[in-house]
Formats: sequence, structure tokens, C-alpha cells
Amino acid sequence: MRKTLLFCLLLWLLSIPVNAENGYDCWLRYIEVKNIDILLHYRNSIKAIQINGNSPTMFAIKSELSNGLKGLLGITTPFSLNADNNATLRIGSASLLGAEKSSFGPELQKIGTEGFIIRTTKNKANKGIVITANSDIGVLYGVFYFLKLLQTNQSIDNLNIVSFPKLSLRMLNHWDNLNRTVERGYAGSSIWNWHTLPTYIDKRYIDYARLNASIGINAVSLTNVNANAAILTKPFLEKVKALADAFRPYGIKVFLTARFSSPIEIGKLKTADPLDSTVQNWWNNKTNEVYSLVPDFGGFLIKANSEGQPGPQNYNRSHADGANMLADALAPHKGIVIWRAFVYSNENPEDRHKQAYNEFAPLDGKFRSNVILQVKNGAIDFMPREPFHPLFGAMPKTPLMMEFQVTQEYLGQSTNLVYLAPLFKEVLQSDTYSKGKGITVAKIIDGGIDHHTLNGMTGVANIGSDINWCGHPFAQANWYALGRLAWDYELTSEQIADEWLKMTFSNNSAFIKGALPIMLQSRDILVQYSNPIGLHHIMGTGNHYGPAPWVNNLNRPEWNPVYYHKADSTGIGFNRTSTGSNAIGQYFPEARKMWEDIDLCEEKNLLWFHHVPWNYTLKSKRILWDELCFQYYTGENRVKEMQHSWDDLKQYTDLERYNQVRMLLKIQQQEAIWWRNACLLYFQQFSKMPIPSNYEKPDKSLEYYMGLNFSFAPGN
Ligand code: GCW
Repeated sequence: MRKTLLFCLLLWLLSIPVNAENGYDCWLRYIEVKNIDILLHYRNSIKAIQINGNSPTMFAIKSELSNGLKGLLGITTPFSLNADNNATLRIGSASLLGAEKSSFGPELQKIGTEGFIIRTTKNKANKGIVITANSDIGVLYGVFYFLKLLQTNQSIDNLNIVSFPKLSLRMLNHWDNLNRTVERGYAGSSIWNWHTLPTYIDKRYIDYARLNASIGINAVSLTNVNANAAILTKPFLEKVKALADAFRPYGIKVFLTARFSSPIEIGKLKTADPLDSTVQNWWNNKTNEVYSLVPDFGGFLIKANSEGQPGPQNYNRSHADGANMLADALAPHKGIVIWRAFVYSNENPEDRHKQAYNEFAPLDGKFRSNVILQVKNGAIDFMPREPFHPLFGAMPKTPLMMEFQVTQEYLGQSTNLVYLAPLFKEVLQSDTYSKGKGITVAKIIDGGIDHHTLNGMTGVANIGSDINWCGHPFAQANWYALGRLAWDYELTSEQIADEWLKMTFSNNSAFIKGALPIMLQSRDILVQYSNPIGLHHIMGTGNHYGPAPWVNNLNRPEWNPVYYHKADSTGIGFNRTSTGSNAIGQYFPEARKMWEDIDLCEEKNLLWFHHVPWNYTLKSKRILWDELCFQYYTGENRVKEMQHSWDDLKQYTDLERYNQVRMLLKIQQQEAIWWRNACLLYFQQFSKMPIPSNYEKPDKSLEYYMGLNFSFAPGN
């Protein structure tokens, strides 16, 4: 009996691939450098390390470096805490430099409080590499950067790197509920274990902070914007304090979502009217209480008067009245209000595309200086492809912060491999033409043009309790890309993917050559098989999973896919030009030119702005219906190609993640077929045209697809 057991155990052990990796370490794997020449070069260059300072951040730096170097170099490097003439790597804030400081002078001035310098000094007494900054947090960022050089096998000779962030708030918004479900979360439950906090500090909290700091993220909002007032009660605030304490050494500030009706729900007041002095007092006291526990608390993030959330309009007050009341409570503590511009109302028959602009543009200049408006990248809702939000450029007197969605609510959730940097970049590089040519969305949000000091970028997090944090192994790349672009929006999608792949999987050039194109094309491919030519919002009800262009029975008109595609016997698409809803009128004239004439409109956004006849001829010389078929079939076909490309990479990756991605690509391919067939069969009822004979016919009926039901799909 015992022998059989032992034998089974042995078999089981043998069946685990030796090089299994569960993905938990993300891009901070710190495995030994494989190239022996490079390894020796590193070992020779980093013989002894001097670390100056004893703050908690310095402690975190030391621990990161010793783990990182031990893993990467395979040896333990000696550390010293004091001046050390043998040190080949010296680390500390500018005070470390002593007499040398003057040679760093101009750069130190340039890098602000969070930037860093990594330099090889030729100074005779102290030859070697220096990592320095104006603050310990800057040094931490420099150390992560230095580790990245090693992780990606770059030379560390003659370094002279000066880096500082373009945006000051680099943030994640968690949509985590207090019961640990996550709205639009596809990677398990919330990582915040409210039940065991504040006493139990899960190692995950620290690893989460490390991962964020390694890409420069310095702010997190812990809770869902569909907020629960309970987060502002004492017992929860004590838990929040514990998290803030854990994150602080990593330079991360905590924000909370504040439910506008909290004074009623937890304060027992009769009203939440922002102009009522008892309400104002309540918020002042509550804010003071928060700061007594979390002295560097970032501020409140608010979703108001949107999708059923309470807000100032319940009392006939404006968004500015609401935001300013909270801003006044936060100002003495240097806290800020992040007020969301994502509003639309079912009582308003206006095109949903226009509503946020109509609401907010007239309020320009009416907000306190510690209010920043958080605007989604597009006017509808994080669609696979969406023209930039017309508010960018339209509110010069108000700082606007970018809200991207990292969790893939509309982009294949956690079953599809979709690298989002190309989507982020497409928006950031869009020209608003708000003050002539070249005023891109990126330039608007960095505030330089309009002299704003508050600026930032946030991403709705895709993080959960799954062992690999994000569900799909490649979804980690989207968390990574958000941080990197918030630091420097000029980085290219390719640069970001390249470094992420090297750190997360392998430095092998054949691997990179195969994996990079998969990532770079993936978002385009998803658009093709789900929402081509400017289609949008045609997904399943509630869970937003898969296609459902037929849905027309939801309470709110703008929740129905038929509202967005408007397919009928004459054609398909939403006329947003001056002959239609005229949403296009919210853009500056030069920007409008990209879209307003049907014959000149960028085709990728054609059906976003125009209702186009089925037999209208496109640049491809295909008529619209044939083009739609072409896009859906090509998209699905390209998923097959992704599968083949991934299969070819087996030899370069660990088996565990290789297999995970392989299985997920299989699901993705099935989902692409589902999107293609369901959408084409449905739209065909209106076009009354055949699917071109060179394509295989859908093997299921429209009724079949309409009958599918996913009541247990995640994230709802
Ligand atoms: O995209 C929609 C989501 C909602 C979300 C809302 C928002 C938090 O479907 O789940 O609510 O946007 O951004 O407020």
C-alpha cells in the first residue's frame, strides 16, 4: 500500500514540468542571466554595494536588490551601509554624493521628486555606478530600472540615464467591492481581504506594491466607484490605514471612492446636499478622521449622478458644487478630488456620446484648484476602438486626467490575448486640434499647454486573487503598459512589449521575434472579429461577454446594442454628423474633418459616425456588406495564425504558461468564430446579402446564438 502511494507520488512529481512557472512573480522574476558573458560582465561590475539611508523605502530597496541580484547573478553581493571605497554600486538620495553632488547638479534639478539618475562615474576614488535621486522613492524607481537593465541583458557600462515621470498621478482604480467581488474583474476575487485586515498583512500586498513601484505607479484607489459608504466607517478606515502603511515605503498613496450620499447612509443626516452646512461639516470631520489615520491620504474618487449613483444633481446642484465641497474638506490636508466625467442619463434623449461633454464643458473654470476631472478615453465606454473623448481640449481651465480600462471588459475579458498599449497609444497620440495642430490628447492630460500642475493617468485594474494576478498570462502586460505609459507616454507599444516579454518570459531573440508580433497585432485582431469598421457596444447584456447585437429590450435605450449599430434595410451605423446627432460638433473643426464626410472618414471609425448603405463602396473596392464579412473572417483567421505563432514558441517558454496561453488561444478562437457568426447572421437579416462564397458558412443558426445564456460569467 505504502509503496503504491509512494509510486503515485513519484509519478505525480514527474508529471510536473520542471520549468513550471505559475506567473505570480510577473515581470520581477529575477532568474539567473543565461548568457554567460553577460553574467560575468554583471558579476564583475557589481562587486560590492553601498546603500545610504535607513528609511523604510531604503529598507525596501535593499531587500529588492539583494533578492534581485541573488537571482540574476546567482551569487550574494555584499552590502555596506556606510561609505565604502570598494563599492562598485552606490545607492542613495543626493546626500550620498557629498562633494560629487555638483557634477549631478543640473540633472538633479530636472528630475523633480520622483525622477532618478543612474550614472557610471569616472571619479577616481569612487569608480562605479551611482543610482541617485532627490528622494528615496526616486532612488527606488532607479533601482527597479537598474534591475530591468540586468533582466533584459543590457550593458551596464558607461551608464548615464536620467529619467523622470511626465505625469504626477500614475494610478490604478480598483473596482473592488467590500464583499470581495470585483466589478468587471476576471481574475478571481479582490486581493483586499477586509476580513483579516488590519492585523493580517498578506504578502500579496507587499508584492502588489513592489510590482506597482517597479513601473512607477504611485496611487491606488482601493474600492469600486459604484461605492459603498461603509468604507468610510471607522472599522474600514483602520483597514485602509493598514494597507496605506504597507504601501507607503513603495511610494504609493491610497485614495478611496466616496459615495455622495454617505452623510445620510453612515452619518444619519437627512440630506447630502453639498451646499448644506451640516453636510459640509460632516465631510470636513470625516476627512479629518481619514487623515488622522492616513496622513498622506491621496483624496476621494467620485462617480456621481451616473448609472444610478447619487450625486449633487439629486439636490439640483452641479457637479462643480459637489466636487468643490469635497475639495474644501481635503484642501487643508493637501488632498485632491478626482471627479469622474463618465455620466449619462436615461431621462436624456440626447446621444449618449454627447452627454458628458454637454454636462461638463460649461463647468470649465468652476472647479477648485484641487479638483481633477477623470475622463474616459472615449465618450461611450472603453470600447475596443473609440475616437478620443471630445472633452480633451475642451476644458482648458480644468485639469483632465486620463481613465483607461486595463481590465478587458469589452476586449475579450480574461480569455483573449489582447495587448492594450496600442489602444492607449492610439488615444494619446490623437490630435485634438484644440489650439491648432499637434495638441494631442497626451499633451492635454500632461497639463503643460494649459499650465496645470495636477495631472495624471489611471487604469481600471485587472488584478485579482488568481495566482498570476490577472487571469490571462498576457493580461499582466496591460498592467505593465499602463504604468510605463503613465511614466512616459512617448514610449512605443513595441518598446514596452519588448521589455515586458524579456522580463516575463525570455530574453531569447527568437522568442521575442515570434512573440512581439502576436502582442502588437492582438488588439487590431480583436477589433476585426468583434467590432470592425467602427461598430461598438454590441456585446452581451450585463456580463458584456460575447456578441448580442440583437438586444433591444433593456430599460434604458442606451444600454441596447440596437441603439448603437442602428442596422436596418438601408444600412448600418450611427449618424453622428450634422444630419444626425451631431456629436461630431463637439470636436474642434480640424478634428471633425477626419470623420464628417462619409467619403473621407477614417474607415476604422466609419460606422461610429455614419449610417452607411450596405452597398456603399469602400477603399478596398468592396461594398460595405462584403467588407464587414471580410473583416470578421479575417479577424477570426488571424486568431488561428496567433495560435500557430504561439505553438512555434514552445521551446522557449516554461511549459506551464505555454500551455495556459495555448488553451486560452483555443477559447479565443472559438469566441472569434462566435462573434463572427452571430454578428454576420444577425446583420444579414438587414443587408439581405449572402456571405461571399469563398468563406465557410456559419455552422449554427442565428437562433442558436441568440439562445446562448451565460448567467455565471464573471465580473458582472
Ligand atoms: O463600463 C461601465 C461598466 C460598469 C462601470 C461603469 C463606470 C463601475 O460596465 O460596470 O461601473 O462603466 O465606469 O462607472
